[in-house]
Amino acid sequence: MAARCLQSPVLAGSATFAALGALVLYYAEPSAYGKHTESLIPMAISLPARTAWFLQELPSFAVAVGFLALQPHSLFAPPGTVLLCLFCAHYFYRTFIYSLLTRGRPFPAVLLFRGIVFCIGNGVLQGYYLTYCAEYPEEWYTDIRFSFGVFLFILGMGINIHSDWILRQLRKPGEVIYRIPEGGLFTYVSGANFLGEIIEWIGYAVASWSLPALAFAFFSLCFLGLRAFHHHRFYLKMFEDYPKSRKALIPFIF
Ligand code: NDX
Repeated sequence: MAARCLQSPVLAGSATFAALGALVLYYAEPSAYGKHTESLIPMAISLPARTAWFLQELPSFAVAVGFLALQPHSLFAPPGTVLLCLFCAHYFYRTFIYSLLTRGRPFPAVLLFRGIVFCIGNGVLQGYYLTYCAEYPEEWYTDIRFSFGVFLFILGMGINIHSDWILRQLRKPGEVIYRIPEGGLFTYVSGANFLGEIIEWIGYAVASWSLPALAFAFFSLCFLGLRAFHHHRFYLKMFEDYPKSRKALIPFIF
């Protein structure tokens, strides 16, 4: 497998995701969907949230499943295959469960297009690396990096799914108003769903010990960390009774 690995596209892809993360921090503008739509792109052409999230996330899932089909078929799956299954599990949730249940407001078409490109790129990068480039020693399954990373991934995914659920319960179907989220990690931070997702991708990066996974974890940290900060600022402005002890992303700290 490793003989077919082309290092330059992997390096270029990883560098692109890392650079996008840095760009997000450099501009520090809110991404103009959800709470931050109207202030930034009024009158934008948009699609229903369910359709938009489904179309946007599907490529990551489909591309990763395509690479999974290229993995060696043996009784004991190599670590690369298991890691790709974790990636597929996340995008199965995001594409077929989150997207179809969301009660979010319409999503701007121009950002949807960028989101699709992003998700294709990330699916190809992670899938290609794990299929053709990754070489794990036999004892990788007992390596602390693998076990701790998978633990973080599952913990983060649990926090993310639970927090997504809390946000969904804040609205009745058809409503588009905002309420103060309560419960779970929202007790401590405004961006509990983002904190879960960041922990998840850091866990994935530790478990796969690879540049592409590190680059995606870095992007997620920059993009979702900043989004948590913008959400926190939005809540403080909108709700006079917003809990004073609640932080943006990291409990008790930030
Ligand atoms: N999709 C990842 N940038 C993004 C789409 C947009 O999966 O060009 C990154 C992803 C893309 C972005 C993606 C990449 C960067 C792009 C950007 C568009 C522009 C940007 C391409 C691909 C770009 C440069 C120029 C730098 C290159 O009405 P509503 O929608 O607000 O309702 C919300 C509701 N809600 C509430 N309801 C009632 N009361 C309240 N107080 C509420 N607060 C929220 O909950 C939603 O229905 C729902 C969740 O909203 P929100 O805003 O908390 O989360 P959201 O940002 O929508 O993310 C949803 C989930 C979440 O679990 C998050 O962790 C995950 O998706 N996610 C999201 C974005 C990226 C990502 C994960 C990742 O990088 N890993």
